[in-house]
Amino acid sequence: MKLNWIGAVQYCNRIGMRLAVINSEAKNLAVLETIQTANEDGIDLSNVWIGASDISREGTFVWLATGRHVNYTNWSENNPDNDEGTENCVEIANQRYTQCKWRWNDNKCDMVQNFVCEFNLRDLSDMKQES
Ligand SMILES: [Ca+2]
Ligand SMILES: [Ca+2]
Repeated sequence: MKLNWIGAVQYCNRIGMRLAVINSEAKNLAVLETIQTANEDGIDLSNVWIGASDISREGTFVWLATGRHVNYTNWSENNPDNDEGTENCVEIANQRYTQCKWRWNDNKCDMVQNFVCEFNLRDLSDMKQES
């Protein structure tokens, strides 16, 4: 299924999940594995939305589901570049602009793409920050 970024947020929420929050290398690897598995299942992925944006403040990326700043990142070279002043939503892409590797890029939020939902489980680092 392909949706724009906010459509992906809404879809994940509607099914009791959230657009993926990637706050560690381990989590990034887990999402990459999910993407790889989908590709092996014949779903041809090249761009996948994840749950961060700088919609509310240019240059400050925040995970929508948690409201937390994006600390761990896996940006591709030269990104985020806010290309044409209109790129505010984060994808993992395997494209020329990510050096043909599965790396992060800011893209236009109205692009219709695949996306990764996840169950809204609190991980240990979240719990530590809240206690
Ligand atoms: Ca931006
Ligand atoms: Ca970009």
